Amino acid sequence: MRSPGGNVSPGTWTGDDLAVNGLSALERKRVDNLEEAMVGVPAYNEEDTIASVVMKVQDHVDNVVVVDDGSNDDTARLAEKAGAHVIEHERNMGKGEAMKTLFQYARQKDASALVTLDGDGQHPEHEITNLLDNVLSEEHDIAIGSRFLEEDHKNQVPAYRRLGNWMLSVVTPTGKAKNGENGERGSVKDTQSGFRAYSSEAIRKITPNEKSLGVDSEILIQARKYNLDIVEMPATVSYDGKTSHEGPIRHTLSVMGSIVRYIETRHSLLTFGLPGLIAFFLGLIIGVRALTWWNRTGVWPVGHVLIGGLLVIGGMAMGITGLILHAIINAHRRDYR
Ligand SMILES: Nc1nc2c(ncn2[C@@H]2O[C@H](COP(=O)(O)OP(=O)(O)O)[C@@H](O)[C@H]2O)c(=O)[nH]1
Ligand SMILES: [Mg+2]
Repeated sequence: MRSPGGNVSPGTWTGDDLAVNGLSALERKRVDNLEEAMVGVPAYNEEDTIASVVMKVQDHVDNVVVVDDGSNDDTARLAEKAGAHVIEHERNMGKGEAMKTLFQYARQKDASALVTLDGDGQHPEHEITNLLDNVLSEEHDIAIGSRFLEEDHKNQVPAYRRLGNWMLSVVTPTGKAKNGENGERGSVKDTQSGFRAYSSEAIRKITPNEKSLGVDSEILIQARKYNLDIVEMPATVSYDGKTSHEGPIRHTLSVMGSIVRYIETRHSLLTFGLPGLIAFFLGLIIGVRALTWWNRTGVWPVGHVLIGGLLVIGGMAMGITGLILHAIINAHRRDYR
C-alpha cells in the first residue's frame, strides 16, 4: 500500500487548495485516481519471474492483474500467491488476446489508468509511476516506455532487435507522439514496447483485436483513429535471462502480418484489387505476345504462356478476393472498426 503523497511527484496537479484530511482537493483526487489505477501483466509461462514482478509492482500500485495466457507452468498460482488478481485463459491464445482481456477488465472495473508490462521482468517496476503520472494528470492518453529516446537505453537493445523494431516502427501508421517530456512531436520511436500507461479514456476507446504480438502496433493505430494523445518517456529494458518466447524473425513477421491485416481490412479493394489488376493486364500482354509469336512461328513459347496464364488467373483471383473482402467488411463494418 502506498502512502498518500509518498511516491507521487509534485507539481502535476495545481490550482485549488481546499484542504481535506490534510490534503488539497486536487491531491485527494490524485490519490484516489492512483488507488483506482491498475497494472496489467500478460503472462505466458513466466513462473521464474512473475512473483517478483507482481511484488515489485505492488510497491507502486495496489491493483495488479495478471492474465495467465494458458501457461503450462505455475504462473497463475505464483502470481496469485504474490497478491495479484489472476484471470486465466483456458488455453494459450496469444499476447493480443491477453491484452484484450486486460482492457476488458480495466473497463469493467472503471480503472482510472492501466499500466501494462511484461511478465518476464524486462521492465523496471519503479518506472511505472513516471508513466502513470503522464496519464493520471490527463495530459496524455498513452505514455509509452520507450527504449529509443536515450542513447544508453538504446544500447541495451540487441542490434537485431533494434533493426526489427525500426522496420516495424516505419510501417506502423501511428499518429504523432511527443518524444519525451519536453520533446518535439514526431512519429512513435518505440512502437513495440509493451510497457505503457493508458488513461481512462484510452481504456474506454481501445479494443485490441489482434491475437498475437502485433497488438502493440494495433493499439497505436487505434489511438490515431480516436485522436488519443501519445507521449514517449525514456524507459530502461533488460535482456537478462529468458525475455522472449519467439525469435526476432518470427516476431517481426508476426507483427508485419498484423499491420498488413489491418491495411487489408481497411483498404481491401486497394490492397488486393490494384495488384490483381496489374497482374491481370501484365498476363494479358504476355499472352498476346505469345499468341503473335505462335502466329508467326507456329511454335508456342511455353514459358510465356505459363507465366501469362498464371498472372491472368492470379490477378483475377486477387481482384475477386478484394471484392469479396470489401463486401464482407462493409456488411460487418462495426466489427472491424
Ligand atoms: N510471445 C508470447 N507472449 C505472450 C503470450 N501470451 C502472453 N504473453 C506475454 O507477453 C509478454 C511479451 O512477450 P515476449 O515473448 O516477452 O515478447 P518480447 O519481449 O517483445 O520479445 C510477456 O509478458 C509474455 O508472457 C503468447 O502467447 N506469446
Ligand atoms: Mg519479453
